[in-house]
Amino acid sequence: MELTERILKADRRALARAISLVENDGEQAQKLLQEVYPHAGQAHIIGITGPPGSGKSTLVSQIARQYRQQGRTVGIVAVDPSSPFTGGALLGDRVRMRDLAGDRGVFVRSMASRGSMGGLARATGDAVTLLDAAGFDLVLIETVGAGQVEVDIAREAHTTLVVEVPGLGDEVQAIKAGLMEIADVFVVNKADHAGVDQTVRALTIMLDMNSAACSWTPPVIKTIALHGEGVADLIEAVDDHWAYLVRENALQDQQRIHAQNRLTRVMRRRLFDELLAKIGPERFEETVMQVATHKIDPYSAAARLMNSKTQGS
Ligand SMILES: Nc1nc2c(ncn2[C@@H]2O[C@H](COP(=O)(O)OP(=O)(O)OP(=O)(O)O)[C@@H](O)[C@H]2O)c(=O)[nH]1
Ligand SMILES: [Mg+2]
Repeated sequence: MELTERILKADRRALARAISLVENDGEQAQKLLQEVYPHAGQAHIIGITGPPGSGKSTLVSQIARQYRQQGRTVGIVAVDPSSPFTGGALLGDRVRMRDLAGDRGVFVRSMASRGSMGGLARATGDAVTLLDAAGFDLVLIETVGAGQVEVDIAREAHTTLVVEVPGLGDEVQAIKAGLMEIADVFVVNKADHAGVDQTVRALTIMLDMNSAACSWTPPVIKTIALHGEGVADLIEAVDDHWAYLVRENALQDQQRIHAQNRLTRVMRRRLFDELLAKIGPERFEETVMQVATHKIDPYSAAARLMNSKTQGS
């Protein structure tokens, strides 16, 4: 496929087109993935998650800029529709993103969250594979740490950054969202705001309590993304984490888990689609209505529909 060759050369228009294809999820996208997949697996994939407005996009821009200064190339996928990358930004963010826009060593793409959330996770994973295969040294994924799906997407990274901001209750929120477990590096952004040291302290105490169990204790890094302050330290922590993964042979384990997640997702979906095709959308819809009106419970309904598969064939 000609498109595949252009992707492997990091042709920007080919990449944009390919990501649209995986978003729409057709046969062409599967063929594409089949061809590029052997070329992926080289990039350091970094997830950036945290509450809305905590400065993730600003940080992502700064991280990209720092890596570019080292001569490394960066692909960026933003999974939040309200992200500055989609154009909903304040003027300052637009200006900052424009600095990156002229640079051919950076590719930025936001993922439309149309369709099901499961579809979004799949499309994001595929987009990351495309950027990885295109040869970007680093692939950054920005998600809003709001729901399980976003956390799942972040979890598919090698290194996950959880961004917090100073203020009472943030650390409690982090635990609630299950972000504590997925963080490899904590970032307390907006360090120009009051209360930053309390937040750092609270996070550090909590991390110390957890640290006995694992060989990597997430560092807590203070940043002012707006001015690029602390971003060099942050990059260092990210590189340290990568070195740790390599040193501990943890990379293979991680890659195995990622592969298992993706394979499971694809199989689950194929199974469902095949089953649905056999049942027929009308019968499925009828049953949905019966469950909705409490004429039948979802367990019995599923059993009935799934038995009909064997009866019909
Ligand atoms: N004071 C201050 N403001 C910041 C800092 N970093 C980012 N901001 C501002 O915070 C606002 C939100 O920043 P974004 O980078 O869009 O945050 P985000 O987390 O990507 O937001 P969503 O994608 O909408 O969840 C913007 O107005 C930024 O300019 C910082 O270190 N200090
Ligand atoms: Mg954003």
